[in-house]
Amino acid sequence: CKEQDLVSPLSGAASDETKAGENPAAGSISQHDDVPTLAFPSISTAGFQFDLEKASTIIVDKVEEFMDKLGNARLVLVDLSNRSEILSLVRAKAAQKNIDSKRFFTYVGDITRLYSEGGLRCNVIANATNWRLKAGGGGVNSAIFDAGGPDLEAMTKNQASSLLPGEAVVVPLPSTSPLYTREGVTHVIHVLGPNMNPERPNCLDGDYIKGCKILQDAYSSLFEKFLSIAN
Ligand code: AR6
Repeated sequence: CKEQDLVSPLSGAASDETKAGENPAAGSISQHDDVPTLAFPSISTAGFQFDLEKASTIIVDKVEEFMDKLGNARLVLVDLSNRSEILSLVRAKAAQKNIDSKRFFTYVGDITRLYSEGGLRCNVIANATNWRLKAGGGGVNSAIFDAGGPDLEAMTKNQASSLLPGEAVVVPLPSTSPLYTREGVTHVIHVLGPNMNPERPNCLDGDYIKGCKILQDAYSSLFEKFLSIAN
């Protein structure tokens, strides 16, 4: 794989065709090893059933808003499948706005295995969590708590016992956590997004005025907290 595959996926078809196992090798991105990088999932768009069009617009608008504050840091939107609709929508909207594809790009892979499986160094990863900050429940929350091990659960409890929709909390990982040793992740930022799923707590019953505001707040909190660690 070429460097190009990684740094310019917003404009090319390469990342559309990139499968999880075919992401760039570690050697090709070694120059980025020290660049503060936040990998984040699309908050609220699976278990919480938030509309993908609206979510993709919010993601790109928020990324654009934070571009000037990033310095040399990078933001990476991650999803599991190369057929991810949210990644396609975001790539298209980011390309329309000419967002710098070295500072923001999409990536196909498991957010808990970005370095070990794809060679992508991300010192911070975000989690789309639940209001109790509990492990389990499926989705990226289960994957991150499983990968973080008991250390992540203990450190999370130290930081907060609950979150309101739109809030985020930073959890430093001890060097004994597998996410730290295997992936080089030093912090997890838990984020609570708006819930549109009637079977989950605090459902907004289709109120997208409130929902969009909460999702905007969630990304603002996430990016601000990442920058406070990065700088
Ligand atoms: N790596 C990368 N992306 C992932 C992974 C992974 N391992 N797993 C899922 N995604 P979701 P939500 C993507 O449902 O909608 C939980 O039970 C997924 O394809 O994890 O905010 C929590 O406890 C989607 O694009 O989060 C909450 O109760 C994105 O991550 C609730 O679900 C978010 O999907 C949160 O629901």
